[in-house]
Amino acid sequence: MTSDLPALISDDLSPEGTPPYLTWTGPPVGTRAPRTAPACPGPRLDLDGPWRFHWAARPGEAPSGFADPGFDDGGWDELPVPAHWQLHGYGRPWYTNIQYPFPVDPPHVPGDNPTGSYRRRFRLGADWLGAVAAGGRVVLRFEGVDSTAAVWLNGGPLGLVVGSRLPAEFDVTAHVREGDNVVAVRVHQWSAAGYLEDQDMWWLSGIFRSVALELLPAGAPSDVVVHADYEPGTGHGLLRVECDVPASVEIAELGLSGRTGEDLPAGPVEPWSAEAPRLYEAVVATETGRVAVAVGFRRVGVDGGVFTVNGREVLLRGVNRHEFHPERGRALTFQDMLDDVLILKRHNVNAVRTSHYPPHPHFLDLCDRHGLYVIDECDLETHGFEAGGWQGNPSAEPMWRDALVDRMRRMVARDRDHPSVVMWSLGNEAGTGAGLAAMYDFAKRADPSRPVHYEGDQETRCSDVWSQMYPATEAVAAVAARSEPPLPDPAQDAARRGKPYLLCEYAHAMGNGPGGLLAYRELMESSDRCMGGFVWEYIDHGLAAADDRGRPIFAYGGDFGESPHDGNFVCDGLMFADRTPSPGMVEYAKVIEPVRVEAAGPGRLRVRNVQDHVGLSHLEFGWTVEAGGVEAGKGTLAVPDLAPWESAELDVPEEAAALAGSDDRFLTVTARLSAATSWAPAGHVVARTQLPLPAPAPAPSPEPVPTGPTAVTPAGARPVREAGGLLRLGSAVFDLTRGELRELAGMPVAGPRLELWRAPTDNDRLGHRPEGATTAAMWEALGLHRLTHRLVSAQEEPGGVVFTVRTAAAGLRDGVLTRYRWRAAGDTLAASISLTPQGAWAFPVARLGWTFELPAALDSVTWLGGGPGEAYADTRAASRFGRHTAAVADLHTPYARPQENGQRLDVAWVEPRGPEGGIRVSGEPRFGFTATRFSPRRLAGTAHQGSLEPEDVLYLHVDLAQRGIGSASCGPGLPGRHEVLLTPATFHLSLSPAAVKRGS
Ligand code: IPT
Repeated sequence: MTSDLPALISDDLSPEGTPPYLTWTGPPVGTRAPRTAPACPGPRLDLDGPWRFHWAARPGEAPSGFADPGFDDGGWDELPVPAHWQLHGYGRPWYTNIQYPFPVDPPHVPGDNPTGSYRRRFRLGADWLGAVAAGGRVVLRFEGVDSTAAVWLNGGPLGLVVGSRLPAEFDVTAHVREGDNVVAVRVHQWSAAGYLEDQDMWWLSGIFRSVALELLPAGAPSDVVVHADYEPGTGHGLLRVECDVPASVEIAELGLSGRTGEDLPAGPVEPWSAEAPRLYEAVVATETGRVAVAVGFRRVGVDGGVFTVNGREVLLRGVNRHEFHPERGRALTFQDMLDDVLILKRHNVNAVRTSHYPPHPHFLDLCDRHGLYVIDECDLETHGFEAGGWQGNPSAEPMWRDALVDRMRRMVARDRDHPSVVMWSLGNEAGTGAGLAAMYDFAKRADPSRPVHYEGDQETRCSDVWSQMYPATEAVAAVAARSEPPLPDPAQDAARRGKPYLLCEYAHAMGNGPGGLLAYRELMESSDRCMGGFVWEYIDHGLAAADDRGRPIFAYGGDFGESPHDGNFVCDGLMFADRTPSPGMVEYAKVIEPVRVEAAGPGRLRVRNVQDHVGLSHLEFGWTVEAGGVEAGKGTLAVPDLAPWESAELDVPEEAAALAGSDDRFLTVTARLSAATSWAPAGHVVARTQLPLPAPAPAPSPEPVPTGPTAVTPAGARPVREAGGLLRLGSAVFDLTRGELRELAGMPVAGPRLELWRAPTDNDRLGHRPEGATTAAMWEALGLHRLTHRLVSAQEEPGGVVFTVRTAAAGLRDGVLTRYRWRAAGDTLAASISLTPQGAWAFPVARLGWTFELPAALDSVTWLGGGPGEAYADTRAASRFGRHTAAVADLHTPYARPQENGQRLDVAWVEPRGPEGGIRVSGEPRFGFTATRFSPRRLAGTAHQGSLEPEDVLYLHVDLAQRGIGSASCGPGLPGRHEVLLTPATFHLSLSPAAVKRGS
């Protein structure tokens, strides 16, 4: 291709011109063979920082002659490198998931093709030119440019960068000069390459990863390929280093030395795994230079259909990770990458799929060092062809084949020295075709040591594992039991049956969720065929922006006026965009905790090490006993150093057992790091389990209990009628026209009012049901969001009053009859509530509960029940029983698009309080509560979290039941057991005023 260079990258364009290279479907042009990432023996000149920058709406409007060193860029702006220009005021971000943001007309791209021209001056000293004179070479390296770029140095054309998330290197030895040099880069937002880069993310352009000039001295090692094998049987390592020049190799710590190209037995070594990421430093040296490489001895394999690391079966507890920062987009800093790795390690995650492109190479250094298994995925997705039946799919069209293989070649070349990389992935959602098969073949030839992953081909012709996304638990159960439906081709079926099974994506974490993680964990652990899975996804891609009133929001698709777009489907992470963990992350950390504690009969515990490689000696265990949510005792727990997947039974410590007692006694066992690791300080909690004491109690009965401790005898206060349609009962005042409370002990209290709706979660809103509609649409059809209440009767009784209220939606016949039987005694007011559906009510409702409106001054809540975080029927693993206190503002979970949030489960009583006192609400059976300044209607009607304005009221929802969460926005429907059907129910409620100090 080199001979075509000048024509291909000419910047001499007619005003209407589209440079022909924008429709180039091959590999980059003019670049040198890719090198393995870390090996640079000479000095580096970092070219990051401010560059001169010019933005044009179309290529023809970009300044011509700009590559000329003498060009006057005095009137240009400055743009930092690395960065995306859309996040610095040029053009606009554009979000699409599957659909392309341009016509599917390969390889052509729109004429309106935003074009960035970049210039940067740098000086080279005599030392660089001296090294060149002595035979050294100078390389200009780009780590990532989106989407395509043409590059010049000192006016001389170098070539084209193609492949946004892959490195490109130019040999610029013949172009550099002493003193001033000028590098000029023209970047286009759209190019043929975009057809290969249709990932579900923002389209963001520019030089978004680092640029550097590297000096490779003559005769120095500059491309180092490390093979560091580990033999599980003997525990010995074997090292072989290949290099572009013959060199010596040494690992001083092991007393190992030899030559490149030779097998070097390393003797006994500590192997590398995510749990024990042992690295050794190897030095590769010639007389003119040396490079140091971090070496991890390890062996990855598929043995008898089981995925193994160092001969042991491994379970991947992973996340899909896009590179994202709300201000920087995919231009992450080293600190951002370190933050991600530490967050993942501290949440018990052991694996990352780099969805759907190779990450910044520094991220892999961090995974090596701190211990994460990586599926390194190639920069390839052609999902937008699916809607057209995959017609013209680049994966299958010969003209794209070289480009596909080139992408694989560059990823493997860059990343093959990383022990953390345990598998290559061809890409994501790219259909099937010969191009993918060629990528697979290339990877197997270039690096036989790693299995290859690809999900798009369910026959697994070009994948060493069988990978699926978003299957229902029933389907996973069939695979775990080896009873999945066979493939039509028996040979292919047999081949697939011999491969480990991976969930490359599951548990879609969009908005409130994901639910149901525990069920997947159990299935994955039930069969050695299952090698684990990756939750979709790590982080919300909400961009920092402002709403129309200037309030800060995390923007999603459509917020920049782009069309088409896919809305908030881009906010589906376990982490919020600002890198605070969502409740989903807390839940996931609990579900995948590395050591598990269970009850093993009265007075006995079972402790299980569910790690794959290490024991428990790095952990220390402690216990506490809580009585009614208050700590009653604590101590340490002696746990033997169990081997991976081994378990042991222990007695509950005597001191703890002695504290066993009546209701609400719990034993909490906590496992902490006994010493600091590279990723967390000593004392960091890796696992925590709460068990009823002394014996495991049955889960709280879903059946309402007819009487309970909160029932009040009828010998209470006498009702007294007051002016204005009011009725006084003890310290309570009722509104006789509504059949509701108006006041309690002088505090305004409105309610309880039956509530069957919630602000739809993303899963409620997007998950289609067998009926065809989404859950949220069915609720709307039932009028759940606009229920009205009519007082049917108000009846005074000795010692109380009984209201019967009918609840129904306008235009609809079905309703609910609720009877409230109120009694007062002293300051306590109690109600027996019974509910009778009238009509069919075949469709599940959102919740079955009651809402109170309380003064907004009640700004803090104490409760006895599950906490501290939010929990729903299928997201409750991390919830612990206790006495918790939180500010009302902190009970709210800030999902990017407002929706149902903040419930706490298994609550015996809840007490909202303000400076003037508060109110305690107790219930029987135990209930879920939500205390919030936002009504469901307000949550549902507000597009962005930052635009939510609190109402002048505190809503207290007290729910007998609420729908679970699931993952239906991209996945199976919610299991029926987590739906709420409207059936006759009873509930006992008691209310009493709370003093200012009470409960604190
Ligand atoms: C799947 C994609 O692989 C992923 O990139 C993301 O879009 C995810 O869905 C949803 O957020 S593809 C889906 C159609 C199964």
